[in-house]
Amino acid sequence: MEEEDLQQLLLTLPAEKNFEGTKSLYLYKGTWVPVSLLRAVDSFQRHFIAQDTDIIVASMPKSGTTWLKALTFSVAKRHIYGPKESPLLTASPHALVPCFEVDLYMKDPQPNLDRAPPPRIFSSHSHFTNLPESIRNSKCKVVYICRNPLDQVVSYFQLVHKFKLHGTPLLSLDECFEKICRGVHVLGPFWDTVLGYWKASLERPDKVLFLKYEDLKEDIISNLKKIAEFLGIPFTEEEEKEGAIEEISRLCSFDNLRNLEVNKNGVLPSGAPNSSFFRKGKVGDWANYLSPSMAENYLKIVEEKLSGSGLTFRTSQ
Ligand code: PAP
Repeated sequence: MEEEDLQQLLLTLPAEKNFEGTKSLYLYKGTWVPVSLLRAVDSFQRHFIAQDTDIIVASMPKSGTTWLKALTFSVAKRHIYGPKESPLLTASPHALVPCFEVDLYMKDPQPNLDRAPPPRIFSSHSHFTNLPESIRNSKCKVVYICRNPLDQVVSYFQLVHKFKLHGTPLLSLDECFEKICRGVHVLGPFWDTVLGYWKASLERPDKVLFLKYEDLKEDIISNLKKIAEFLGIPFTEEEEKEGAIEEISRLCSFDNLRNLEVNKNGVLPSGAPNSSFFRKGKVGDWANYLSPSMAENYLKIVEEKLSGSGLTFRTSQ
């Protein structure tokens, strides 16, 4: 999309302030997209051609993407790299599993992705219905992770505060909440993205695996088995006996990844410090920031939006 076309498009889209207080969120195809990503989102949707062997890690930001990237990479590439020689020891999960919108199509509207050896593993923050047709219609696999809406929003709010630009007038938590309750936040509405993947996972369980951050926290071993089976590469009895699943869970654990040199001091090409993807890694941390009435109001709205779907969230450990 040329700059002129982008400016024309922006004139036609509803716009709102983001948490940073700048008017830069645009409602594009049912998703609140930051203006900085709009062109990349459009190019990705138009041009990406999936291969049947591709694996797509999908999520809303701050829902456990980093963790799921590390887990998926480790499971899918375990026949190439053992845990002791894993590229995760020296590279961020985000460098190994690049994001379509933030990394690949931001730099180039038609990046050459053919050189990567199969299975290619990418990530996306797009809603299911906005994924390119070739992802939805090919045999490639989509692994989705969601997180309870309270921890998701607090994680995002904390990130914005930690990395605020000098002099930017950030919105207050109350102001952010007024927006969130209307579904206005980066790549929201929350309920639309989770419901899209939830329904797809029910209709096509061989295509979309729906995971919850809280479940991974509770039982990482059975979720690793689930991921491996879904990808068509279940752990063998021998692997289980040798402790391969436990090794991957240890390698990808919050404490292990966070303490690696690369994740303490490295920086991604996008400029994001690798350390910004590791904060507390807990279920229920929202209670340290949100008042009970704020949490109750937002949960009530989310529950209404999800009613009848069978999808529920655990908000405490
Ligand atoms: P992204 O959308 O920017 O990629 P994402 O990885 O989805 O971020 O979410 C970051 C959250 O996952 C952080 O949560 P917190 O703010 O509540 O602490 C981060 O700490 C948490 N996280 C990152 N890696 C792991 C991990 N290996 N295990 C558990 N939680 C993790």
